[in-house]
Amino acid sequence: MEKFLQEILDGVVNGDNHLVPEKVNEALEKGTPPETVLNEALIPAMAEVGQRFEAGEYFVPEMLISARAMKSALAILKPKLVKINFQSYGKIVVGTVKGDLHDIGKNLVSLMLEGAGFEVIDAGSDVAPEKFVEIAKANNADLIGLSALLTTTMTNMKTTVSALEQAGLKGKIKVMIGGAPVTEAYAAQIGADGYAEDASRAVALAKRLIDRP
Ligand code: B12
Repeated sequence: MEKFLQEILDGVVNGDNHLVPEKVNEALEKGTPPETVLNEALIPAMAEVGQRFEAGEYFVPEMLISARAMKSALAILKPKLVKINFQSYGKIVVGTVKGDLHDIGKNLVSLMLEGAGFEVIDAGSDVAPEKFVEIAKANNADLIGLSALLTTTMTNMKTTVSALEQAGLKGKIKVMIGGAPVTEAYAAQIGADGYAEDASRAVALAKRLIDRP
């Protein structure tokens, strides 16, 4: 791996909020594609942070400072990744389900969808099922994207699908889900319309669900 990518990766793992933005800017100035910084340094860094947490080497404060460094890097990459494609594919409400505060993956999915030409309405994190329905209805959305990172909160995806069903909107507004503990099988089990494992697959899935090439 290139030295500067390794430095960005280590910087996020160590939560170095000064070094990371500096190195990301440097990488971009050298002509490194923003996707390379994202996929080869930032995403593997968060996976490493998760492993350290699991091993009992990291605790919540360390995860938080790594997340802060990751967010500063994403803020720099955002304008480069989102080269808005003016064709509007449709409206999508994206949010993290109730009880869950993890928003990095959700933000990344939103960013890629925006770049691909979707109109994204960010519902935020810790979003109640009724709130998702309310926001989708108010915006006349085509699609809802649900994110969950905890095994204890992924059940709120099912509650959200049920709330949509109760509002008589199931099928009219499609639901796609994602996040580390979620699977294709889980999507089928709860009656969601699709699952994608990462942000670029989320774009392809969203296009498929609203029937656009
Ligand atoms: C950063 C982090 C935090 C930060 C979050 C900061 C923030 N603003 O997001 C903080 C410190 C707040 C945090 C808190 C907690 N965390 Co935490 N956290 C993480 C960590 C290290 C990284 C998550 C991340 O950002 N990944 C990077 C992004 C880019 O990846 P991603 O989210 O998976 O998203 C991608 C895909 O999943 C997909 N995707 C995501 N959403 C969607 C949505 C749609 C629609 C689609 C199609 C696709 C899609 O596309 C994304 C881009 O490719 C993970 C470890 C891990 N390996 O995931 C643990 C992890 C998720 N956390 C964990 C835990 C246990 C907790 C706490 C309970 C800890 C505690 N004891 O308090 C709390 C819970 C707080 C809460 N109520 O939410 C566990 C979950 C275990 C489990 N199976 O349930 C993990 C797995 C760590 C571990 N290995 O044990 N955490």
